[in-house]
Amino acid sequence: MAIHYDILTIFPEAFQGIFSIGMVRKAREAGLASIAVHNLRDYAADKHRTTDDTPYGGGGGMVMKPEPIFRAVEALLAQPGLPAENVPIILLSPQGRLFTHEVAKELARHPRLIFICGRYEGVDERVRQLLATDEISIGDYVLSGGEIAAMAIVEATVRLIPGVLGDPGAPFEDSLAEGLLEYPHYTRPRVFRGAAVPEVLLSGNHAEIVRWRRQQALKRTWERRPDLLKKARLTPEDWEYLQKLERGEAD
Ligand code: 9D3
Repeated sequence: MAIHYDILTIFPEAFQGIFSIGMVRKAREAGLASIAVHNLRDYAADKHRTTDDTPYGGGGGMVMKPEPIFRAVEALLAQPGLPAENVPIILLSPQGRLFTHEVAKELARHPRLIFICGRYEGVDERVRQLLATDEISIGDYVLSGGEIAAMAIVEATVRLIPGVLGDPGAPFEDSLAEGLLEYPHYTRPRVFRGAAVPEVLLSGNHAEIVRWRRQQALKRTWERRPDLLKKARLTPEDWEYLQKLERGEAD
């Protein structure tokens, strides 16, 4: 099922590059994704096309006015030929719930998604109160606005649309789905600046290679993201290997 994305921003030009390459481009060309980037200034009512104003109560900085955002969303939902019911209206903000693979899966089930990209100090609270149905952050660091977050969410969801991925059983997707970090990858040359490709990968023994890669993924996750192991789907053999790591008996 295809997804239509609507993005509301005062910087529409920022999206052209990212949406013209890779998986997003492929999905669009295949008709599995369509993306409409809308300039919020087009929905401003005054001749200067104002989208921001000073905050009540003072304090400096600027706040995004509610009217252009409401007008834009209402105009989009009135467009014929696109879903208008149960459409998530997602405010991108540092105060939102954290974006994860689980959230990406949840969003990718919808045929249409509307994103509101804030700038400046943020958006007028009435947008949150009366218009947005969801609020998402992509992590605990300060960005200058919601544009990069919208790009990240489009990229992460587009690849979950059935038919977009070349091979849905590709190792990388498997690994992510299972909640483990990736095993190390190598290509030619066999020795590069003194660092050799692990012998097992040249052995031709497929079963051994599968086992080695699984163990490397487990080791990496154990070393770098032990938090992920709690949720990962692990086999008895995985647990045995992890116990060896804990005891310092494996490498
Ligand atoms: C300098 C103002 N900040 C005070 C500590 C608050 C603030 C307001 C607006 C911080 C960032 C922003 C703009 N950021 C976003 O709109 C944003 C965002 C982010 O900053 N981090 C992670 N995810 C997101 S989604 C949208």
